[in-house]
Amino acid sequence: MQDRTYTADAEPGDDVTVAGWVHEIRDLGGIAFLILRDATGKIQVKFEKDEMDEDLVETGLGVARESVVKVSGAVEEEPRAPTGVEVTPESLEVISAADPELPLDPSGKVDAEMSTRLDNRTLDLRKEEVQAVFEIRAEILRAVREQFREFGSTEITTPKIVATGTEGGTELFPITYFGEEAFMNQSPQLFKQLIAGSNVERVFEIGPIFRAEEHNTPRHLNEATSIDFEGAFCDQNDAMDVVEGVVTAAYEAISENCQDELEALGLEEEFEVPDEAFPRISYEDAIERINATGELDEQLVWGDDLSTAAEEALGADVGGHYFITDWPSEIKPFYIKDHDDDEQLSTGFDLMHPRMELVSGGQREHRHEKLIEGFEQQGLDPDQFEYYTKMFKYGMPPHAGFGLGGERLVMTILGLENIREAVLFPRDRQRLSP
Ligand code: ATP
Ligand code: AMO
Repeated sequence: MQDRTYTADAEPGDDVTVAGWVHEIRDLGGIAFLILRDATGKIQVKFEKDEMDEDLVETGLGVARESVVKVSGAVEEEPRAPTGVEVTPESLEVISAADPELPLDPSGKVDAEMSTRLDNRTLDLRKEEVQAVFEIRAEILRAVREQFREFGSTEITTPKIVATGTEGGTELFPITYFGEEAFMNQSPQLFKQLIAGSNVERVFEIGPIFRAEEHNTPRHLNEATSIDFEGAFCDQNDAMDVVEGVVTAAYEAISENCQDELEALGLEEEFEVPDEAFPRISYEDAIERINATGELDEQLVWGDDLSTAAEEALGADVGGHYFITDWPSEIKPFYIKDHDDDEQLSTGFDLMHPRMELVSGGQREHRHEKLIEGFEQQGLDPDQFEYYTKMFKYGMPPHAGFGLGGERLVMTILGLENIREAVLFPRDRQRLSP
């Protein structure tokens, strides 16, 4: 449709053809209006019943909401129109008539349950505030990519059908691969390390991860987008600098390029770019601070993992993003390196938003012998991982990296209640289609 004008570009004095969805029809008697909506906005189409062709009026006002129509006519200034201009139609064509019974009201006047919204995502995305979330998500990913490039890293894609898990055996989705047992990947962890150990040195990947999480929570998906980084000759502090860089870049890009979307979400006043370095709090200090809040029924002791309640207590106490560093080695995976002077203490870190964990990362164990020991300590068979471990015998530099949850990033930036609002077609315990 080369002759089509977007509603936002229709200027008084133009003769245009606009095409889009019927947002609303308002019939005031002698005069009636059809509000036409497209990706750029809305425009009023005016019907003066006594002065216009009868068929045109009948077709225009008889069409059901959400039908797709094409309207040609002159654009005039009209202060009473929602956008200050209106089109007087010379012709109107119904391109695709909608069923008058809609499963969901895209005008948003009637609230819909999350499951109804997800079952009818096409209609749901016609709402300005829903579309705004996905415009912002796209901008976040663009900004993150650009920031990784500025950090000198190369974008990679790694296999999603894999032979072994990395993040604990219980959360794997098994599949059959030509008669052999295989899995959907939980994380690009081992692959990104294998590439950081080549001359490529710094890599990033934005791709799907699959986890057979049993729990049904507002912040877990069974298919999520992981934003991963791995850098040779980096330690955990360098990796935290990169985390801070990409997260801040995402906020800055939204502030610069997404004012309309923030407005659609009612966030234009409260949206703030973090303007200070994220504090780095050791695990030991974190449990002390959590205990001091008095929010938990039982005091935490060294070695405990942090429960959701513990994370929330510390989040409220800190009030912004923060890192938890120097976790006990025992609760971090085999690939995380311990401190050289204390084997109980790992270089693993998490980035926390006051609402939830956003990132896990750390320096990696790059010494072949120690890596094999780590597998054995976690009850894993190093032979199964030989494709990975053998590369540590041929010159593996020290390296570090992290994984950042893409949907959790979108969710925390925009204050969304449910992670399913940050993904078009979420996969969870109940949902395999659409
Ligand atoms: P992990 O698998 O280590 O928990 P994660 O990225 O899933 O990593 P979070 O989802 O932030 O981390 O979980 C933080 C803590 O909350 C963990 O101890 C986790 O077991 C716990 N948790 C997750 N879901 C629930 C739930 N539905 N009820 C109670 N605790 C939960
Ligand atoms: P981890 O398992 O902590 O670390 O995952 C990294 C980040 O990914 C996000 N995430 C999820 N988001 C939604 N639904 C899920 N089910 C889900 N699982 C994880 C979280 C989490 O912080 N290999 C390491 C990373 C590394 O060390 O580089 C890893 O996967 O935001």
